[in-house]
Amino acid sequence: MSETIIYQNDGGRATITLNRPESLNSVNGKLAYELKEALLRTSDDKDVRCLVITGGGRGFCAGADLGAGDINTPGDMRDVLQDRYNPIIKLIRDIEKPVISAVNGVAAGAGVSLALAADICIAAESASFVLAFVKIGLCPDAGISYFLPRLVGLKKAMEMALLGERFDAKTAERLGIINRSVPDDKLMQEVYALADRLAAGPYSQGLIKKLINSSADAQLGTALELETQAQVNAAGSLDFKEGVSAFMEKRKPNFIGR
Ligand code: LHQ
Repeated sequence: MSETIIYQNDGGRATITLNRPESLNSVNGKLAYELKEALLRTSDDKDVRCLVITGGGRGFCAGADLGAGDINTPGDMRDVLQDRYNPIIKLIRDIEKPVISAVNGVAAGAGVSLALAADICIAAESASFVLAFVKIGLCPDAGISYFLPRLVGLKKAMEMALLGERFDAKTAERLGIINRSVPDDKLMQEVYALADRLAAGPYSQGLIKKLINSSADAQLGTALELETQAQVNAAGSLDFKEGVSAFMEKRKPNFIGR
């Protein structure tokens, strides 16, 4: 039983809801642990084909719980990042199924990192984002120094990280930080429509995710080699056979994720 997250499995689609609404889902040790466990469970569950991460209450995630009092020395910070935050971000990135962040309200500090680590990010129009790190004398962490410049370019990322100003979902959409913003009362409807579509997609989706993510680091030669490996892998899947058969037979494919 989890206290700080709610894990809901709806067949092909799973949802993790961060559940510390009284502090806008700030991350304490327990939440980090339970989130990590839920991500591992999602990764292992072959029947779950798409994951949604969202926040309970009016916030998405306010970053680290500043009231936890668990960072008293630089060594504490190293432990917290290495044991809690970095593994969570890596898991979201490495899980071989699409992950959607449904940003229902404010995302601050490592909460923005969490939103951006997902493969697709959809935000409610009233949601907002703030790289609050600098406001408390810290640096960007939990992967955001990697994600943000790749999304918005160096200059804009630098401005956001140095100033820590709050910006709204429309601005995030215009800058390409999120895929799109939607009216508040349509958020979960839109997110679940997309999640269900992805959950009915082919085996190759996991490989596609890997390829697109690896392109950020790879040279063209490496990218071509990685693409070749992934495509050889996909070519052995039942879904590939089904996809070609369905095309030839002019019908919709029935993918099974194998
Ligand atoms: C909170 C928090 C919070 C505790 C709102 N903690 N209670 C750092 C250290 C360690 C390891 C790893 O990495 C990091 C990286 C980081 O994440 S650093 C950034 C940490 N986060 C922040 O600095 C954000 C702090 N919060 C805010 O600036 C505001 O709360 C935002 C802009 C998120 C929302 O503002 P409002 O909508 O005006 O809400 P509020 O400020 O009234 O917050 C509501 C409640 O949530 C309030 O409690 P209360 O008892 O007064 O109702 C806040 O104290 C609590 N809360 N964030 N991070």
